[in-house]
Amino acid sequence: MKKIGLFCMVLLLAGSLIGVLAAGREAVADAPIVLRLAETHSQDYPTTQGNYEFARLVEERTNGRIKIEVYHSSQLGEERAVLEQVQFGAIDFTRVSISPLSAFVPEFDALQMPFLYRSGEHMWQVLEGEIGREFLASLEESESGFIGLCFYDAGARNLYNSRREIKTVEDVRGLKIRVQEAPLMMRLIELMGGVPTPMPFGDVYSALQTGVIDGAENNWPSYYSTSHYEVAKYFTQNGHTMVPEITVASSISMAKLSEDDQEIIRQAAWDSMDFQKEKWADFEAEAEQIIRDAGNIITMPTPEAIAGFQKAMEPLYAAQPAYVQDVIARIQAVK
Ligand code: BDP
Repeated sequence: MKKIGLFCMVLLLAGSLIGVLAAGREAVADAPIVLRLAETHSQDYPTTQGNYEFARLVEERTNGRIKIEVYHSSQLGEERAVLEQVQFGAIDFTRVSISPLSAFVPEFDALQMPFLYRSGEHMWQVLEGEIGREFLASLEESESGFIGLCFYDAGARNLYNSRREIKTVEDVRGLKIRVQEAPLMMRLIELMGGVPTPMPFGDVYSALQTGVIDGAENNWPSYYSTSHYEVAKYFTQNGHTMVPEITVASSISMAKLSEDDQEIIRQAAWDSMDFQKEKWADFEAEAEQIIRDAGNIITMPTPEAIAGFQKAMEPLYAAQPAYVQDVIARIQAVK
């Protein structure tokens, strides 16, 4: 009798163990795949809004199987360090400026040359057309560890500083200007006669405040959202570059997903562009207005002065390798 009782108990235990294991397996199968995206800007910034839209589309189109968590405000690190982690697959996605990416893949200089695009429309014709698509695909082929997904708007970059009004390129002489950690940006400021000082985005505010640097360069939204406009009052609308933003995936992370899921991710990122562009246009206008209202000294250089900035960039064009020169010519030919 005792033996039968024991036997029954063993059976019962084994049964419930099997039950628990099966339930566990089901839970694993149902658990969403969670991927991480790193973003340097704050939560309400247009690029971050674009990231959320990308994440929303991926979640919707995979019926919740894939979730992308957006880590904004440099929670996962500054752009250069984040890009390294994306190469190792430690971070799955990031949205960065093309400048820091160009330090890893120099061919991207072709998309961020000074005074390259005639307008925002021209830039988008290029990025959404054959050339932009080619660049996204070439990233993958370059075995850089990145997969290019889409571009976002970042308007035009302009000079600002805490020392003096800049009306012409000659006025830049001797000013210490922070640049992104990219060789092209270093050279650009050097050719204007300034002293380029590369540093991560997050360090710029205190460097301006303490006088370690005299100025920096960026678009209206970044000048505003970082509060740089409070410590560097002189802003010159010289628009020396339009540097597109780019979202990249880690090829290591992507390789773990099915072909179908990879395709959903690519398409969702591409489809988030229009949303970001709209947010960008609104925020750019809003930031400019706030800065003007704050009483900053805003200088619009004359056409001759702009021509002076452009002329100063000629050696940078001349120094580009043949491949970049070809792309530049193709970009200039885009109507
Ligand atoms: C902003 C870009 C951001 C850059 C930053 C910078 O959106 O991704 O890293 O400039 O200057 O315009 O570092």
